[in-house]
Amino acid sequence: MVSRLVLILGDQLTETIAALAAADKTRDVVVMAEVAEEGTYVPHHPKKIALILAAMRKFAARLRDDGWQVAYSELDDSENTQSIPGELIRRAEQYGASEVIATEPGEFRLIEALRDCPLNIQILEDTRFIAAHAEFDAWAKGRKALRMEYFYREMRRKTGLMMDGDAPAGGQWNFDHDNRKPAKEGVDYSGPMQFTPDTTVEAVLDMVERRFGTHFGDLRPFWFATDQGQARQALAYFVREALPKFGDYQDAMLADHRFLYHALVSPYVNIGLLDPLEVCQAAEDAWKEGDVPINAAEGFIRQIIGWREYMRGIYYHEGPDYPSRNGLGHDRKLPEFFWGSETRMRCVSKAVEQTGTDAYAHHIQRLMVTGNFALLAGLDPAEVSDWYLAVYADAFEWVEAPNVVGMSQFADGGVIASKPYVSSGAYINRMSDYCKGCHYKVSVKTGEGACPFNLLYWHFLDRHRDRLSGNARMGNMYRTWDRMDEARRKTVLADADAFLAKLDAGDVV
Ligand code: FAD
Ligand code: DLZ
Ligand code: SF4
Repeated sequence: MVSRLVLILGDQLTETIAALAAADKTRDVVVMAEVAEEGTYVPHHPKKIALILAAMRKFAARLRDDGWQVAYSELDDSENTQSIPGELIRRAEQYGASEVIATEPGEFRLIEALRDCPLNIQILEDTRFIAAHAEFDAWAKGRKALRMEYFYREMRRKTGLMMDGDAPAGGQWNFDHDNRKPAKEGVDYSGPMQFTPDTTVEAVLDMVERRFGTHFGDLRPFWFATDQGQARQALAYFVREALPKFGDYQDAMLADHRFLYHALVSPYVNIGLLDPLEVCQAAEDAWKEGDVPINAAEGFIRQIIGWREYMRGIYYHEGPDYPSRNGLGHDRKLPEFFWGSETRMRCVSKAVEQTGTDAYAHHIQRLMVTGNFALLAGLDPAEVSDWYLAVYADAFEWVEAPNVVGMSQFADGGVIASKPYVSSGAYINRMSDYCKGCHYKVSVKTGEGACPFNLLYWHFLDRHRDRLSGNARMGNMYRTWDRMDEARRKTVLADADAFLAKLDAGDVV
């Protein structure tokens, strides 16, 4: 019998993936390919490339041990065509196969590339998610607004996580009023579990250094988990050591505590090393044992079965034009300081520095520091989105684009967010220790030393008055702006324009 090819991509590294479940070990050939195209269509962070390639090599070894025939292309193989469709065509010729079983890629770009490939490719839905496409579409149908909170309740009911029969455990769906305390000293968690690279990982690190060493970000020290066993150890460590305080400091930012009480499991869940339900189950078990308070367990589970599932639902529901939407017509070029050159804004500088070191920044750094700046300054959302896709180890377009284009840049016309996530420097000052030691003064609103977030905040509201002033949730902000005397408003706008002119000229700001 002629064999079929079974495509496994670098973010599909689990034995339960749909393509493997539909394949026949005795005759089909698994195709896995390290290719330059996937590493360079945006300049991915070297740590992210290393994570994916190391995890791919280890997963291929596991499949072979389990009796699968695996055709694995290493990046340096001389025959490697350096693209996914190219490798499928090459392997099809090699094995005399014309049929391919694939699991739906997490990016429209690659879905299109598979559709255009001159082979008979069957694309199966990715079953690693709680809500299937049809289920999300049915939930979305006929609703005026697609709000996460209601979708989340459906996911709680479906999974039974933290449920008391039909009611939410503790009598509430959401315990966020107990969460989100400002940053304070005395954080007693030293961060996620770290792993010393073994020989497989070291070989990948050397290759990534050679091939992608010019990309933004530090390759070493490399400490990510690269197989399922290590990822499970990292999860257990987080649940024991950090989850109890996860909710309290979820939105806090401290320059010397880059990870606070965050899990750092998103890269592992997104590439298949951890299953989202097993992660939630671990949190629920710890709560049932009395080791974790309800606000922490519920808050954490909500991020995964609520936000993560919802973002994925939106991406496929909205379709291929979603990542390029630009609802506010922003077109400013991404400043060089996003790639590590100097900026005097300490909050931005710290968030970018940490991104370079770890290929990680937590949610509020992404949303209220870099994302907030990009939105206030009117940066082109497509450029912003490409930056996020490149620099974070957990970034794949299905989850990155809704978070960036939708939630952070308000460029999707308000599908995800009911109002833009914008703030002046006051929010950053309340939630972080960044403002101490900054070149700018957060308390200064105009003139010499004024915090750019203070200036740009009003500039943003003013230039989008037509679009946003009718939004009931923005009413207070516009009333405050309108109450300022006219001379002051003019000064704020002139100072903001001067700041933007310096930004455009490439001056250090
Ligand atoms: P924790 O804070 O410990 O949260 C636990 C888990 O919840 C995460 O591991 C993640 O799986 C899930 N989660 C939490 N929030 C979200 C969310 N908004 N969307 C999806 N999952 C969520 N997450 C990605 O996985 N990939 C991305 O490319 C990505 N880009 C983002 C861009 C912006 C502008 C913003 C504001 C958020 C983005 N997020 C993204 C969501 C969130 O920032 C990360 O999931 C989180 O920081 C991962 O770190 P953690 O594992 O320590 O998360
Ligand atoms: C991100 C990435 C990188 C850097 N390299 C590879 C690779 O060499 N081979 C591969 O199969 N997948 C890689 N990936 C992940 C893909 O880009 C990812 O599957 C798509 O973007 C869809 O989510
Ligand atoms: Fe950021 Fe303004 Fe604070 Fe400086 S003063 S760290 S620019 S918020």
